[in-house]
Amino acid sequence: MAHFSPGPNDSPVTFDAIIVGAGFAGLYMLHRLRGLGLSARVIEAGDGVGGTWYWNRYPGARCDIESLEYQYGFDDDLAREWDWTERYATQPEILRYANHVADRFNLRPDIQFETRVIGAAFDEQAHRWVVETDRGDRFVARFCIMATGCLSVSRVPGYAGLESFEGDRYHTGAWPHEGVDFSGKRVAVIGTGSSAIQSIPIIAAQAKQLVVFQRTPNFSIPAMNGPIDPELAARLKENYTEHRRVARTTAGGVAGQAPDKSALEVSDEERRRRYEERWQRGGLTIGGTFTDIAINPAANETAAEFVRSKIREIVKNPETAELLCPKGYPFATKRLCVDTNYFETFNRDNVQLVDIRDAPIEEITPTGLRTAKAAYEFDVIVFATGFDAMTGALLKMDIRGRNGLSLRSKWEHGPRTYLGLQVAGFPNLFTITGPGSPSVLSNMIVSIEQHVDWIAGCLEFMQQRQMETIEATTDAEDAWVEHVNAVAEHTLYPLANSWYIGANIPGKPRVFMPYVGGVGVYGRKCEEVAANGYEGFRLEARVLA
Ligand code: N01
Repeated sequence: MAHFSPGPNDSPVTFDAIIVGAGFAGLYMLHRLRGLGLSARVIEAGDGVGGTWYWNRYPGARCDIESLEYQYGFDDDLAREWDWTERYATQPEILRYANHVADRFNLRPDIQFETRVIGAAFDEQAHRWVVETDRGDRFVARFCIMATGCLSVSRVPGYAGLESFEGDRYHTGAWPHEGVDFSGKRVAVIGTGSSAIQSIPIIAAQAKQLVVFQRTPNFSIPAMNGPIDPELAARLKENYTEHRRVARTTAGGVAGQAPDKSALEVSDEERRRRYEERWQRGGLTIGGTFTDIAINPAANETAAEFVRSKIREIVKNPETAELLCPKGYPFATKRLCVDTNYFETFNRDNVQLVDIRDAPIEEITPTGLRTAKAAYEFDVIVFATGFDAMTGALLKMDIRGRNGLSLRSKWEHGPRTYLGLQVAGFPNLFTITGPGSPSVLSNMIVSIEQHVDWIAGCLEFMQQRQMETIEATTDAEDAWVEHVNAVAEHTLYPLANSWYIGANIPGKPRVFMPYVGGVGVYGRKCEEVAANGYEGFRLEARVLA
């Protein structure tokens, strides 16, 4: 392993690889590179590991994938020694797990915290990436691996008067480490996505008054959270790597029974029974009750109407219930939410729902906010307004490939990648769970591991054959982008104004970013590409001096 010291800012420090981000992707990537005998440094903006679980500390933050599925699968001992307490782990528990992994594999010595990468440029003569940080460091590395996450750039809409607000304001994705006490406060939550839906019940229980500003109602399914089933946990611990291998062959990266029937080929009673069974089980699996929910509008509508009927049952005020019922876009084409007592919270006397679709927020005022219809006064405003998803973190940095080509200009009309792993014109640069891969449509940790394993396999191949650079060809990239679009068009996903398609960011190109083909299909394609000598990539041999 190369030894490094911080060094004076003007003398670059050299590594085999720079990894950007110390979330689950960056941690595992570092572990794998060490295994190959490569030197690497991870650059991390936060002062700790965990990525999304480091930043998103809002009340009620939990994983909406079950804990036993949302953990690393690469090491049976790691799986055996870690015990989850709840079916859906809380943010603090997942952060403890990330810290445990960092300690167990002694990863911290190779992570530089509180440092943000601001740019990376490919030096074509030297075949090296020059990576710059906000602390003035310059690193030189053969490989640059972006483990920057899909939902890491939080976004507050550019409301007029934002800075004038005299109370406290927070974004769910950049929550204060010391927490926020809402007791006795008048609180606004803007947004009704997953983060809002998880935090609203907790904030409502504390606050004097809570007003929720909703632009688009969301489909949300109860988590039915509870303690971990000890028998299931023990069974999985016997051979977790095998469990993960199976998960990797599924569509969503979670082992389970695949649907076998269309929603339209069963009786109304049978359909309702099947939805009810999944509703009572809780969580995201309701989306997989039938084979055609994601592709057939009529089948989809049966699921949508089932959830609406539940909302109408739960919410006592019929007007509020109707406002909370998602309409105008197909079920599960915006990310499904998983909640604990979300709809029930609107039965509380101290909670009010305000529809801002027809009467948008016009400005934030020193004492609250004003919509097109009314003015409100608050002590605290919580922005649960989401992220510049999938491309935000990559485009925030100034990344330059061959001929000084910037990623920002290359992606002016939307992201273009080969397999979500590489971009033509940017040799030796990898993106973990990049656009064009299943990423956010799957169990993220499964997709992260699959990408890290693929990249590690690729670097090993290059090591063995003394290869200097690997770069996606433009032809392969074009064909993959076309395929990603064609598969998305075959589904109902593009019909929703979701962050999958960049609709939440004014001016962002409207391109469906994740790959809908499923983890199993995608994984096989990646394996085939590797088995065929990295088909679609150009590999160049090392020139010996
Ligand atoms: O963000 P979102 P999030 N004016 O983009 C509204 C993951 N996650 O942080 O739908 C008014 O979903 C916006 O309205 P609309 C998960 O993948 C996972 O909640 O654009 N409203 C929406 O209601 C999730 O999907 C967990 O009309 C505005 C909300 O703000 C992703 O992160 C937990 C607005 C944003 O919702 C993002 O979730 C939490 C404006 N100008 C999150 N701009 C797990 O459990 C935005 N909104 C693992």
